[in-house]
Amino acid sequence: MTGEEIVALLDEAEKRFATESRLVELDSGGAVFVGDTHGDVEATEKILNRYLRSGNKVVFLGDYVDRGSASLENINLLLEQKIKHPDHLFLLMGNHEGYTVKSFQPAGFWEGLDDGLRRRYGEVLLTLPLAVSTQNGILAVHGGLPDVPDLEGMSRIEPGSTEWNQLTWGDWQESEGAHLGADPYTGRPQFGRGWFDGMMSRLGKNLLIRSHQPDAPRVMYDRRCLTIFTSSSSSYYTGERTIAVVDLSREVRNADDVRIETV
Ligand SMILES: [Mn+2]
Repeated sequence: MTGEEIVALLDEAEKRFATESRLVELDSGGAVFVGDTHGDVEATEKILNRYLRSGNKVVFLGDYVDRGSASLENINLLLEQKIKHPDHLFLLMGNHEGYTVKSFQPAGFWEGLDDGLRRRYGEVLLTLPLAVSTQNGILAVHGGLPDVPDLEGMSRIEPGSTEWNQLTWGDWQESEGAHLGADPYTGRPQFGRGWFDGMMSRLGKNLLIRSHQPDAPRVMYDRRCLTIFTSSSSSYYTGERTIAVVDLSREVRNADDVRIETV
């Protein structure tokens, strides 16, 4: 794509996200949740061909750029497809989409853009939604659970805030504690079972589906916290690409009620 075509795509995508709440609610049909793709455009293409074309709702949990080799292709494909399928494709914000409010390294995608495009991608990607709630018991976010008073509070989180940091940067640990402080090396906020149980009960949800932490156990906390990750074939990530497939018309109590597939 030329620079001009990218600017036009970003303008169009921005208009689309302006009509969408930060909290997306899904009710019926089949749904597929996709973890971090991080420039793995082959994973994105496979998933769109296999699941979006067959009428499923497809939810990507953020982190589309950096680390993989095809970040620009990956984010542009996702934005194009969002414009074409606004009611079936949903793109949540990960911490890598928030580079302009909280920078990090390495950030190959962001550092490779010229100033004008960095500003425009930054503005548009900060308008992405933050959470998906389903009527059958699922909450989906990028990382951790933010300290909001209720589910509706998800829709009022501002990029760069403490709650945004908990949601996009948060890790889960096998610990009974609640708030475990920041990781001394990465600065990422760390949470344990106490925080998970308290927040899930406050939000009225059974299963959390999230990504962000490729080395986390796939299921934690009585199988109510499911971590998927969908990037491979880069020097950073070589594991399986996992996704979660769900029937939104049947109640989900824990991870046993969703199907894990690899792509
Ligand atoms: Mn992440």
